[in-house]
Amino acid sequence: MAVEDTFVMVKPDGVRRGLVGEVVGRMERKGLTLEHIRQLTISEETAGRHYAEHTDKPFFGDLIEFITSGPVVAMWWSGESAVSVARTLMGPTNPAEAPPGTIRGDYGLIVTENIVHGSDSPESAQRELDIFFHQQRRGD
Ligand code: D4T
Repeated sequence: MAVEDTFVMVKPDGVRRGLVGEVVGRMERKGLTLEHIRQLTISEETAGRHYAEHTDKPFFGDLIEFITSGPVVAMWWSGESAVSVARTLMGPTNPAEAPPGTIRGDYGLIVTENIVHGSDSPESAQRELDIFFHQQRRGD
């Protein structure tokens, strides 16, 4: 057990559907701490960096098109076991298989449009926070 930082993002479908408050509220009520939050539209270059591990996957093109299709809300959260706690609140990647009570289980249906992203390890969190909160990480 350790206090961790994690990166969470409400994807374009979540923003379009007005689910930002729902995601933020669930994470706050769980006890995680919101350190930074910003809305932006992701460039293709940033999308490619963020999803670098998926470059060779068949769904990569659709993933990039989707994630750049409108504004996202990028967040830096901290707290005890924040990486795994945030992913538990989200539920499994495929919303069709996500149980009720999770964000994806309650609001999602198809895998591309699964509302939220959360870092899958403390190492991924550091990499992703460097991409989206570069200035804050430097202490500017
Ligand atoms: P993200 O990274 O968006 O939080 O999702 P996960 O960590 O839960 O899942 P992932 O990295 O395996 O997938 C990244 C992203 O690709 C979409 N996707 C995934 C897709 O469109 N088709 C697929 O078959 C898979 C496996 C959904 C999330």
